Amino acid sequence: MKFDVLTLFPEMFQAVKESVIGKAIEKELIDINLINIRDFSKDKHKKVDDTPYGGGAGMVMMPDVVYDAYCSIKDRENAKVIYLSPQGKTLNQQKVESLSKEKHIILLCGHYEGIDQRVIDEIVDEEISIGDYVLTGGELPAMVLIDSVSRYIEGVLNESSIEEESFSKGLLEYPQYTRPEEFLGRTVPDVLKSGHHQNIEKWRKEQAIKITGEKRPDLLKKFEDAE
Ligand code: 4GX
Repeated sequence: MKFDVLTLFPEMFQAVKESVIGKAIEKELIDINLINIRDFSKDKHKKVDDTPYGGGAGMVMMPDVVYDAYCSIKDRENAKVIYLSPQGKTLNQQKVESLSKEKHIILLCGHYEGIDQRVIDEIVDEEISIGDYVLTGGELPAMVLIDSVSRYIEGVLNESSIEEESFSKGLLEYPQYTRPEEFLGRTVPDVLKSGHHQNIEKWRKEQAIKITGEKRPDLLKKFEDAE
């Protein structure tokens, strides 16, 4: 899976190159190519934004600079172009899974008051939001999308972890324990030390349902309606 990222702050993406996603890049399971939009400014001061027509506060990213940055991406004809914005549909696990089937995704990160609408209309296939709150730019949302989608690429995680994940079945996770057997006077549930796999599985499912009911009754309702 190839991600091209159009951004004014390519350095921010060093964060995703750590840890699990970093390993996946080393294994060539995913490729993240960063394009600095500022490199396509025609201005001697490397200007990328201008004041909004009609007046108002803030600045708007110029369409020609963003378009030239986009046009520098090779094989862009077959890629899905996503604009991260609070105006998009909110990302969820179902959307994450469907995006993982794409071969090539181009992520457009906006700053200031956003990007001139004409270049959005020209190149963007889909607008996605990561939630109803306002950030300073689209970089963190782009990283959230890369991280969540990459987990579904074969070889990024060990096979069973995605399958076993309660969330893919629509429930929250059951609680986990590791050594020591006693911690600050708190013990590990006996069933987990019993070695009885059927009982353990049954306990975990009961816990997942109980916790989902307590913390996210909306999710439990969906789960019950599906069963
Ligand atoms: N989920 N932001 C985009 C620029 C902007 C301003 C106005 C459109 C209209 C966000 C989010 C998010 C901040 C990224 C504003 N774009 N993106 N940016 N929440 O808050 O995706």
